[in-house]
Amino acid sequence: MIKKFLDLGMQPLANKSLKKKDIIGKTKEQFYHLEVGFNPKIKLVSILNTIPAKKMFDDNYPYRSSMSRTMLLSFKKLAKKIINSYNPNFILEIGSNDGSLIKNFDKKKVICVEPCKNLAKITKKMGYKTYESFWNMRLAKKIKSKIKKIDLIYSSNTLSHINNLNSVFESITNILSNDGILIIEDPSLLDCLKKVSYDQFYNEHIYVFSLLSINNLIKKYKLEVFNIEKLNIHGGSLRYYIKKTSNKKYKVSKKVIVQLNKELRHGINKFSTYIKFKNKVENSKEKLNKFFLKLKGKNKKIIGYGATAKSSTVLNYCKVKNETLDYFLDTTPGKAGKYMPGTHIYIKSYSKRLLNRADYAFLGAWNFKKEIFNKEKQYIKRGGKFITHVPIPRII
Ligand code: DWN
Repeated sequence: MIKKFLDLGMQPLANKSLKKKDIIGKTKEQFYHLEVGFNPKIKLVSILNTIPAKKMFDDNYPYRSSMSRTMLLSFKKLAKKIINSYNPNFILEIGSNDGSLIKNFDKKKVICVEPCKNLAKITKKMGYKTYESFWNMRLAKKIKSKIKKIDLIYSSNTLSHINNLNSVFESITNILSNDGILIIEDPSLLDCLKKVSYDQFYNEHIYVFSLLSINNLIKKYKLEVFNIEKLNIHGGSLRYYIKKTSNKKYKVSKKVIVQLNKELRHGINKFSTYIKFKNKVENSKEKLNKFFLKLKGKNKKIIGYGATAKSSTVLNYCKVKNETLDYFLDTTPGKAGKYMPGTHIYIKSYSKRLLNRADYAFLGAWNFKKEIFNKEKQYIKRGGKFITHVPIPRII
């Protein structure tokens, strides 16, 4: 039985920015109750009310991993590591997005699975075999009938988006060769708790994983984590290297027990930890609202920087008014000219000129702070400021 610990109120679909006609025509926006809970049996944290996958991952999904240099560099480094350490015969990527990872591999050695039509089109155009489909056992069996030995399966920021994890791991076990490995990468619950980054919870992020919960999820499929990497991307992620327990080719690294002990020391297995987190989130909301009120009281011009899915959770939970942020800037072509879900704050295509009009920029894409600060040295030099809400609302 899942125990609820956080109520983030009524939320819109985080990646569903609205077109002008939706605003003018007052199109009814879908809201759902964003509540977060803890499963004391397998220590898994999830949202309690889920949205059907087809409503979220449709033919026009806006998120493109190639929009960030940080992600492109991370994938390039990973590809080198995969080739040097495992040199797989065949790679299957579940959730290939716009091909930011697979473009580092030989087309003949890769199969992509991507349900969003606009993204699948990109990898098909790049010449990669792409199944425009959700991952499921039927597809796993179809691919297995064509490719005898799939010895590496990769999936980043995807498994945490799939409701039925049992079917995911059952189908992966079915298709993965006996000496093959599965590499998954998702935001780290420990980082989320430490950073009070409650915006990791939204309709697409059904789960926020920990090593502890992943271990509990995969053991019944005779899978085990044999290595783990802590990544700074996406606000702090874990990269899990997983193998069949029968696969004696790889030893279990000491890094696995070190990470597990870190999580247990933080109380990730105890419900009381999540009550403490809930209290910090409520304080964060109060502090951020006070911040915005004070700056608006001084007639300061505040904008948003990075129209992220995460920021939709923050703005709607904190009930930030449309007029508090003049507009959002974003580099993603598909987002410019639309309106943020729920708050209907206008999204403009990023330009230094528009940024320089602002006194303060709320960092929706705080997970790319380093990349953004490098890019915006001139704005900072002339006195422009950034606001973040993690780990506590403050000017940075
Ligand atoms: O899990 C998910 C992650 C991987 O991406 C998806 N469910 C949805 C999406 O979540 P997000 O929108 O919170 O992700 P990001 O990667 O934090 O989004 C970055 C946004 O910021 C993009 O819209 C691009 C924008 N951006 C920008 O405008 N200027 C990013 C950078 C680095 C910039 O300099």
